[in-house]
Amino acid sequence: MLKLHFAPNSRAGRIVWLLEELQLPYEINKMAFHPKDLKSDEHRARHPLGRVPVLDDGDVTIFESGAIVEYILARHKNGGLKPEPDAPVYPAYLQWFHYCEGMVMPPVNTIVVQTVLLPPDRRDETALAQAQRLLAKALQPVNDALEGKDYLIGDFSGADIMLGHACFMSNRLGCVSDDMIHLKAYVARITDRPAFNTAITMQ
Ligand SMILES: N[C@@H](CCC(=O)N[C@@H](CS)C(=O)NCC(=O)O)C(=O)O
Repeated sequence: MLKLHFAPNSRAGRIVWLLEELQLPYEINKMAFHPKDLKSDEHRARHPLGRVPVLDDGDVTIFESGAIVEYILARHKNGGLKPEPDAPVYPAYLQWFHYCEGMVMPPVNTIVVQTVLLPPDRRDETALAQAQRLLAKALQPVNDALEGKDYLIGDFSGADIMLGHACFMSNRLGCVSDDMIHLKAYVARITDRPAFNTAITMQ
């Protein structure tokens, strides 16, 4: 049985979302989003930096949310969510899948650090403003790509599990402006998916 090492309000939600969409059986090791759990020797043996998500599958232990999504789709795909390499939408699938951690999450990380994780006296307004500008720039092409589409490549796919989750987080941080109408509608569409709801409400 697949076992997901999970903490609430983290990228581990992406993997719960995927497992729920694919209706795969899985178990969860719930940890607190706190160093006492994440930086324990036990968890560092799974992930050298003490982060989530981590997936166990028999003898396999794998970390990095994108790698875990690829792994599940390759080995437990259950018939969906990734186009074949010769499909016309395959390049767009790869592009948006990797745009998530490559372009969107770096400024999201900074914003979370500067608004939530650091105590107020250690926050840096300049770093925060710069990250907010970067994130707005990174989200604009996503908004544009969604014009006339329900999901990033048309049909719902693994790219939405990655980048859709990042768009949801960006919106929750107040970083999706009202004029990004396609992105706003996309976040609402994702939020309506029962599997997403299971993932995002898991504590
Ligand atoms: N690129 C990694 C990022 C993993 C990551 O930073 N996870 C965060 C939660 S979203 C974490 O575990 N943070 C705990 C910490 O930094 O101590 C991935 O996509 O899995």
